[in-house]
Amino acid sequence: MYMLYCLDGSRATAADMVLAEAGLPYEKRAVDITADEHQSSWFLSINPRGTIPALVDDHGCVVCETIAIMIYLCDRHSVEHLAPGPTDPQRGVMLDWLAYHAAEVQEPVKRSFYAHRYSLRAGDTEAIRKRAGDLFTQRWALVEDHLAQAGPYHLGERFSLPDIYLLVTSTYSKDLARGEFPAIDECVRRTASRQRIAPILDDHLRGLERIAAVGVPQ
Ligand SMILES: N[C@@H](CCC(=O)N[C@@H](CS)C(=O)NCC(=O)O)C(=O)O
Repeated sequence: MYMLYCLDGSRATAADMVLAEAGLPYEKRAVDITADEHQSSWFLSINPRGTIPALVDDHGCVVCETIAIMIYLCDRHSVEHLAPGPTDPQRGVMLDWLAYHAAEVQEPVKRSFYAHRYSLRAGDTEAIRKRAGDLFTQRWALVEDHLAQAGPYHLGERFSLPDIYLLVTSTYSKDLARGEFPAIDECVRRTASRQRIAPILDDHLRGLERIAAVGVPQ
């Protein structure tokens, strides 16, 4: 049994979707980042980085980076319908896009959300958000180009982990992405309609609405 420390509306949803798609037994424990619970001593004793998600297994093994959780689960349980195995030639492309989503595409999302962390001057916040939107749009457009050429999924006809990451990031893209992204929309539509993913996405969207209404502590 796995324990996933997470919050609906956060990127932890990607880990939630992998656990569900893989059919693994798990429980969820909400860590409310809008109430600073991720900075509480009990949570920092699990993940000293003070971010969600965190995954703990029966042996006490703790994995905290979203894409590390996604890959770890697929490798440990040989979930080849989500991640090509180590000797599969498609693994390199899968890892490449997954890392790109986590390191580059998601980065301006967080920067926009936590714009106040990026300058000591309160008046800079709007300019930081604007620049984050520019960067997000450039990077989103590279994903669009790839999917338009090689889609409908990141690995062509084969569904895999980066499609799940893309779906979660797409829920933050409304205020950031400028332009039309039909190939992304198609990948998102297909991924969102998967039987085990659809109910998790509904919870995520409700969580996102709540987070947007309440905000995060400054
Ligand atoms: N590098 C981590 C970052 C995780 C992260 O930033 N999670 C956000 C929620 S989406 C969080 O915990 N935010 C709280 C904070 O940064 O204070 C990952 O990719 O999993």
